[in-house]
Amino acid sequence: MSHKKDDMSTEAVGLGRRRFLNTAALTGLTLGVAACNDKPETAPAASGTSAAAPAAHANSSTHLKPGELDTYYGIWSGGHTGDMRILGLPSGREIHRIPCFVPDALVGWGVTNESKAIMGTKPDGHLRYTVADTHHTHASYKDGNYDGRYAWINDKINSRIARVRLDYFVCDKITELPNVQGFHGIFPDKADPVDPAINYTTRVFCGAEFAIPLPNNGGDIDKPEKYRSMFTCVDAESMEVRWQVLIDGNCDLTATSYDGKLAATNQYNIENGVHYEDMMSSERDACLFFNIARIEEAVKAGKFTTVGTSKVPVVDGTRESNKDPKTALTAYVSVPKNPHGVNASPDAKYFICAGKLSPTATVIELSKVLDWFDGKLAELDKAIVAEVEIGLGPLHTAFDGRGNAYTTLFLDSQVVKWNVDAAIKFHAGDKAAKYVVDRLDVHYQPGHINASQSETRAADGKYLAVGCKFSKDRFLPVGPLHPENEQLIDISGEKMVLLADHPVRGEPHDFIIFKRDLLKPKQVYDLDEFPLATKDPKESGVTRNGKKVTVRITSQAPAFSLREFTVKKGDEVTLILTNLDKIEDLTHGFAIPKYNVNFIVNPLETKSVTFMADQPGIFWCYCTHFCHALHLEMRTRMIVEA
Ligand code: CUK
Ligand code: CUA
Ligand code: CA
Repeated sequence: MSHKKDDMSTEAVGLGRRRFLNTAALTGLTLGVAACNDKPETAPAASGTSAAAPAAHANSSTHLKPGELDTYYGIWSGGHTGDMRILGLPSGREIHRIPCFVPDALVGWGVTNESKAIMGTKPDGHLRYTVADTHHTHASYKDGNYDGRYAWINDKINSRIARVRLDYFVCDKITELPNVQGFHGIFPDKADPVDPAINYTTRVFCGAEFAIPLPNNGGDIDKPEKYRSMFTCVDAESMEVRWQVLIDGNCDLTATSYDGKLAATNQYNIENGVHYEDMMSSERDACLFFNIARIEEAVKAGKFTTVGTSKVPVVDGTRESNKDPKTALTAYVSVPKNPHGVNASPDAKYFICAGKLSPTATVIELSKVLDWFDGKLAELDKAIVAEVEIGLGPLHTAFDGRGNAYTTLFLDSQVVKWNVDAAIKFHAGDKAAKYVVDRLDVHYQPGHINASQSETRAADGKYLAVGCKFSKDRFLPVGPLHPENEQLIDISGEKMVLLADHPVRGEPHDFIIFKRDLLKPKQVYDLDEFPLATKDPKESGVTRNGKKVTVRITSQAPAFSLREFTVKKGDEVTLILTNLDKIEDLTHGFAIPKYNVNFIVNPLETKSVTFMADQPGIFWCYCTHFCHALHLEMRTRMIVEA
């Protein structure tokens, strides 16, 4: 089909129901409000789709008997709670939350000195930020599959990237990206573009959404034509920012090739518009490719600038400056229209962009993009090997490893399963090639989608999870705020089978699902990881240095090593607690009433807190985690002398 015809025309889609929805969608968009509110009644009744009711065998596959373990880990973004959630699949049970960007009272995230150092503080010692909006999470790779080292998650509000160690399931570093706003898509690389021995993640790419004046310090406010966004490379180990690329457009998702040579981001605002009608004024935007090796050569050769007070090298990746393939750092492949999502197929051949405002998916062949950079492909648009209609409001795509893609259709409230090779044949002129394999109604308005092992070479085509933005009538009503609905789908057969609904607090956005044997978490810490550890209870006690007081305590069920400790009003107290219990699942807590202190220590873990002893009196510091029959008796007395 021609590239010009793929707008939201009603002829573009066949089903009557979808023609009806299409009109509603257009109306909604024009008015700038969500179209989705009008439509749920029609969704379950649609014909020609897979049955929405669970199949007979379905229940047994998600219901685990008591004591049975899940076979897959799911790593879910926590949305506004600023954490990372660990689920077991197929049961959908939430097993753990890892606080990253927002304080958490259970573990004392944002309370302990160690977590505050990771989160970042203002000169007065208070946290710099206490809100977040996480969208995307991805894990480190080796040989094209997850290697269980790290996962990363973004905070869109404050442009922060957090790293989670997957041995202990804790956040260990947070980096705030300079020169950007609305950091959104995130993806680790899978190999080095130059050194084949590095077949694992060493970079994490971060796409930023909003264009801002550079530097954003009060200048150029009235010159939106000068606003620009950036694409950022963060070092996977040090978490320092390596380089940035100045770009046109606003980034949504990020994807990386398996050979490490290319990264890409879908650009929905290639118009560089400030208002939404400007942002959707053009029929096509771009999937923007980055030639990683060339960018790093340019940085090495000193061909970069810096912005404001930031020292990060910035290379020029704007469209105007990168027209010559011989020297281009970037390639803007034209795709329709305000594209959403870019996803790498597990056969390593293609990136797929969903059209969002166009009912199409665009398949871009990576070898052809590389050919363009090498001067072997005259027209960059020829890297597009398919652009096919799949339904209304296509957003994100997952894969089953058998050549099929699964794309969410936000406006249609469906998942469409389509065959990539057949789509390529159809696009090449074989109009008999049937690329749509199946459609399944989901509930409702799905955004993210991911399949087990989807974005790895080991895509196994078992389970598909869909993040539905609206749940409407699927759960017991709880007032105006509805949960979202994460639906689990069996994709092992030709037809998709809906297995389960799970309510989630808004708004997780993205997630990954992988086999449980890829992770080998440790369940007990190693005291050597903690420089402040008190290894012997006999080292417990109070030491004073002027007004600075250090209190060392250890915990061993059912007692703290100090029965009481005394400080003076006006002291700055640093309390260091080491849990000397070394058996699995023996966690203690430490709460100080009226001092806003609450945290836990896991087996062989050390944490510290610092506070001003500003209220005289007796304060019962108690264990908050039920650890022993004498848990309630597990206390120490803080005496603050007037
Ligand atoms: S964006 Cu949320 S549905 Cu942040 Cu990945 Cu598409
Ligand atoms: Cu220690 Cu409860
Ligand atoms: Ca646009």
